[in-house]
Amino acid sequence: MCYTSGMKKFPDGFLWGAATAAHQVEGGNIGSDWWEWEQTRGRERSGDACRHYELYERDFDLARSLHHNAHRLSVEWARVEPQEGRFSDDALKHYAEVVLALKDRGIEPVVTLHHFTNPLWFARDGGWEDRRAPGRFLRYCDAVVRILGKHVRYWITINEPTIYVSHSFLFGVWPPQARSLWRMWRVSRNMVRAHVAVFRMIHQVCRDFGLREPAVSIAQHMTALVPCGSGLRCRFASWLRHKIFNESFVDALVRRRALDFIGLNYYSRQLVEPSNWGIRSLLSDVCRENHRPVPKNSVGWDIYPEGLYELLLKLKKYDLPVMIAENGICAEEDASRWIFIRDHLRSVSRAIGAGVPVTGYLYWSLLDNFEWEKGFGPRFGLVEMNYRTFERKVRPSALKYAEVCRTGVLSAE
Ligand code: GCO
Repeated sequence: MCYTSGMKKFPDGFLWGAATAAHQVEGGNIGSDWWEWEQTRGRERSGDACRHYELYERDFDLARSLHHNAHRLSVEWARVEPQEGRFSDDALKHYAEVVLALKDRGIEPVVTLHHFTNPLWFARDGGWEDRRAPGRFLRYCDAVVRILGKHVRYWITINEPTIYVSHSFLFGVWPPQARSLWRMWRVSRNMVRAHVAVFRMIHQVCRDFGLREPAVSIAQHMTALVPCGSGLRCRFASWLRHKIFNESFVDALVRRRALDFIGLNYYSRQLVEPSNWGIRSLLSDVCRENHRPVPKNSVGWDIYPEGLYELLLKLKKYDLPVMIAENGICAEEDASRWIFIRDHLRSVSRAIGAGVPVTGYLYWSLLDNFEWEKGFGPRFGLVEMNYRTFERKVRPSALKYAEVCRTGVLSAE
């Protein structure tokens, strides 16, 4: 690592790029539980999204022109297995073409197998709560890995399991809108089992086919948990939340030796300030007084680049490579996007200097896209999307980031 005149040089072979997820960009994902849920919500629906299912080559041309050498995408289970046990050759062929389109452009694919959405048949027949869930997920992943395995080295089995289980089963904001600790616990347990089974399967398939060692992980969402005051309650609550929300899933997989690296999704800070010692308060209260103010993104999340450094240092104990699988900002104006990227890359560079083996950085997202229950309002993209004409327009921040991707160097200013 070079620090001369504030310039930061990243390691050779560092993966640079951006991330997307099928439901948020592809459009027409009619066989999924989210699609069905959107139709009844009275909120904005994903509809055609970015039409990425048909326009992916155009998008990958853009990624290449921006000097990305890696790209994270997700395979949509509902398309691949629209009915239980019946696999769609068309969908499998499509994803093989997608991955090859990346390879042709010199871009390393990072493939996610589950990014929040489920096939309708699965959701209706017990979903992730059912004890058959890990086996069902394994069967789908097996079909995908047998087709894509030759071309894909990096796999993310499940995106943000803790966000999925809490939003869908505890806070009741995503389908199936449950609010139950017990149901959340069952789903978490099934997701751990599912990941471990898929981790082993991918390694086995690679051995059977004589392919190079795969790198398999999850994408773990982590929030920087900063105590608002120096009192015991604030400090204890921050520690507890870190253990439960940031580390517990990773710990469960590390104990089972089922992670080749850690995929980290980082966006924001929580200023922790519980009003009492009750468990609800310890787990969710944040400061309401605007103590320690920081800038915010367009949906009100704190922007806190130091948090990425602090979390990366905490990951050192696992002794595993770390890939930043998502980090990004939604903003009304583009100027703050480059500042966000630059400041977070400084944190990554500091962490590398402190001995954390970070191997890549994937900005969320390549394109503006469908931000779940928030609809199309938040604009995360390096590339601006016109949802009427589907025209794509590269933002100035994308060009600044492209320079870092091209040179592997973050300049001082
Ligand atoms: C997540 C997902 C993405 C989001 C992104 C911005 O982290 O929730 O992986 O699907 O769109 O994080 O909120």
